[in-house]
Amino acid sequence: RRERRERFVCFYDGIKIVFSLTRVTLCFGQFELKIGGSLQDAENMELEYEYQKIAQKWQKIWEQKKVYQPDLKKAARPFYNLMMFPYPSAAGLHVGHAYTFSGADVFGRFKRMQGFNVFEPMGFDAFGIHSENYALKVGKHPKELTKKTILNFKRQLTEMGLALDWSVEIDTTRSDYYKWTQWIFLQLFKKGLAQRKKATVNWCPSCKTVLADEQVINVNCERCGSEVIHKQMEQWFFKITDYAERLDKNLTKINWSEDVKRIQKNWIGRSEGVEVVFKIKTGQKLKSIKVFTTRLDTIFGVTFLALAPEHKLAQTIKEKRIEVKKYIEELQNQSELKRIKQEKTGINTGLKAINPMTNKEIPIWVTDFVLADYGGGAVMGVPAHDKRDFEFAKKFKLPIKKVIDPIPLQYFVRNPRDIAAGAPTELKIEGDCWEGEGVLINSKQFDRMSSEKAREEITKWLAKKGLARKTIVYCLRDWLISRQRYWGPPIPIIYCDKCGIVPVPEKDLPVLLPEVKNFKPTGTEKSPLAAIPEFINTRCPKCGGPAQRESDVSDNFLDSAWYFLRYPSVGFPNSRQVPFDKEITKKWLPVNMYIGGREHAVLHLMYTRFIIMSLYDMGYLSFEEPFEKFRAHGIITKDGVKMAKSRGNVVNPDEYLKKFGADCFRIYLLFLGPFNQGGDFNDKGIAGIVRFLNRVWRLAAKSKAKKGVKFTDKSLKLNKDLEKKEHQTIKKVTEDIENLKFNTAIAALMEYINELEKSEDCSIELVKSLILLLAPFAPYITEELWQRFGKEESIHKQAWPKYNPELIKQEKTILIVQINGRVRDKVEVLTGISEKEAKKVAFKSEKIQQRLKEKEIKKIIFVLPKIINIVV
Ligand code: ANZ
Ligand code: ZN
Repeated sequence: RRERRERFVCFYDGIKIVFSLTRVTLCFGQFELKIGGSLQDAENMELEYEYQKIAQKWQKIWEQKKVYQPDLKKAARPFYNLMMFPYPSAAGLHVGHAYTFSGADVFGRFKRMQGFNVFEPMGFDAFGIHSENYALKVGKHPKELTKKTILNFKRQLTEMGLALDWSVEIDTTRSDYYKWTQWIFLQLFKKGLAQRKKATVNWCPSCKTVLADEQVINVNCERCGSEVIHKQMEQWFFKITDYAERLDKNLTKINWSEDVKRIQKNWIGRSEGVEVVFKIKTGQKLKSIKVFTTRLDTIFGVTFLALAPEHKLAQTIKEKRIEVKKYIEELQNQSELKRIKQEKTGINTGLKAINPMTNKEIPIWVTDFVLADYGGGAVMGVPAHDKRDFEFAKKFKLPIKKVIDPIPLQYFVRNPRDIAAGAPTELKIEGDCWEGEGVLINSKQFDRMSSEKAREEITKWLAKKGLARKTIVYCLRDWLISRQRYWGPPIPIIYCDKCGIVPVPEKDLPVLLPEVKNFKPTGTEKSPLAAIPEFINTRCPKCGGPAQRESDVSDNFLDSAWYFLRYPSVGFPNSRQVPFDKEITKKWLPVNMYIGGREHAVLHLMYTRFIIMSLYDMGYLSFEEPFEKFRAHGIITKDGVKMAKSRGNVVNPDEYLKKFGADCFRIYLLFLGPFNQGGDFNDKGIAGIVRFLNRVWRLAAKSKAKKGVKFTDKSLKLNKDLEKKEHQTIKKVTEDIENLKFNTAIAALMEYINELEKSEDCSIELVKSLILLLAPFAPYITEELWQRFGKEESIHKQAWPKYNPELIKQEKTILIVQINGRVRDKVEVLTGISEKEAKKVAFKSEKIQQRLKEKEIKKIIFVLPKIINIVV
């Protein structure tokens, strides 16, 4: 039974059930149980104008008039405003999307009003495990699902009032797009940057595919959360490590969120050290081992060498010694978590190496604490000065030899600047292991040298004998690109018995993904494509003989590593012949502003930099960094916790769009907190935004009605004061939007309307400024009001208001400085002075300084802007 608008009631087993838009209430007797979000405050709040009608009206007009479609060829001031395109999940737009897109859109609209030709495109990252896993779950084909979900997403994005240019659109699953994803694979292959090699790889037992390092979060699959295990497999890799140095170095050149740069820097993990050669004693084919160390000064303290199980020498010994073989095989297929959690393990190979400094013999061990892909996979063990080695030596009763004497405390860091920078002020000696710097002991001619100097000197000494050289190593590993899945672009490679690995000729692209019923991952280390003979069997492009296609598809992150190159070129006639048009690319790229999640710091954002750099090196692009500016946004939580389906606290934007409209929803989201930090979605605040928009509507109506009315002297004077506020607001909102501080910009607009409402008849010009400044946030209501003010052209194409610096010059006032309540000095200051500034000014005064000499300050009392009282 329909009871009220948007409220239904039914009875079940004596329980009254009330369904409202956002929650269900169960009533038994006098008790009520509320389920779902509550809109308590907002429930009875309603917008006083027909926001839905207005929104629909303008959606149509904007599309007809192509308000958001820049002339890509002729644009005089191009500004590429990019947001991360979504995976079109079946659940539709997530609040997280709504949040970041709103923020990015406010920025784009602001830039447009500043006179730029803003290009704001959108697309769908529709290939990949994410979409495929969902398709498997609901038993539908991903192709069919993708079509549907994209339509739903487009509807939602349009309702959100985003200034998107829908004349271009990307769907990564269309063959006219993934043809070029395959083309990029071929270019990398030609340059030797795509390589097939055997390695220990991450395997997700649930997704039944390998994963790149970046897609293993802690020890779990990025897509499904399952614990990842290790496997030895031959796979396709992109040699991103060839670019480690540039990826690291360029970070200083790009204007990106600092935290994202830091995450990338750590992930790349540049480390300067020395490669030292240790000779092997007994008759091995391999005569010596190279180890990487950052602490060559500790070389006299080496008591063992440790090898990763994958190290060449470990692999050869394996064949001779059964215990070693058993140990190494046990480690294989072990889960990452187990490897991290358990105590260090190892086995003595029985081989000996010679320490080049002491000529003494040391044992060679194989252990799981040495990583295969870092610094050559071999370590010189110095238990006295490295905790990992220390633990290992203790467990296996290996000798511990001290060679560094910690510097006594009085010589240690005492410089306050160093302390501020986080340097320790106290020595921490844990057990018998000292990892810090110090003075050398037990090190022959190097005794009493500082460890820093000894590193240099020992390097020189060994280098002369050809036994050491300075080197730089990186933690970054090659990008594992193949996936044993169905829903992706097939890797364009053919295997021929005669010719080996042969790339598909470019003219034969795309290699179409066959449409099959059974796309389930097999778990056999082969993709489902391997079971389709019509797909697999082909002819070798070189010799024409029978050959087989690669059956793996490429990683979803390759699709998204170049999509922004394609957008501006999509609509051009040659888009069938080239992935991106040269001229257009030059005009629009690199991207001017990119806004997205920091969870992509070492995924999408790193891969993209690599792909663009390599295309630059091949001469396809004239820039090597894709995004001039990148800003990471925060996360929206619900009642303090992360939104998740499993928690049942996922907010559906559709409900809010329906009840409050896009203007209100956008402002509400952006008002939750600083954009780079996100905020908590709790329903309460939305009433405030409804009220705010109602006031804007009423004020505009009122001032329009008063058009032409003569102002009284009183209101003229008031308007003059308001003008000052107007210009202060313009300044504040302009600067805040530029810095993505949307919440404070909105607050300034609220403050401004408070002032405007005070005046009986406030001038229409003042209201116009309000509408203009509000336009990027609330595109619908502002457009409607603009039209009602009699304007022909869209408000979104108007010039952004400018402020007059003369008008907002701050006034000065006299600050009285007291000591114990007595006036001791007077200083001229700005009226808006803060406590911190007032304190600074007061302590700068000579008169005050003299009186305060050697007195202890107990308290400072502020009565700003007039008085500061120092109590001593
Ligand atoms: C001897 C030594 C003595 C070390 C000492 C440290 C302290 P970062 O700074 O991360 O580059 N190492 C080298 N290769 C390794 C591998 N494949 N797996 C695990 N550990 C490895 O660390 C470099 C240090 O990590 C190197 O310096 C090496 O141990 C270890 F008192 O060599 B050191
Ligand atoms: Zn998985």
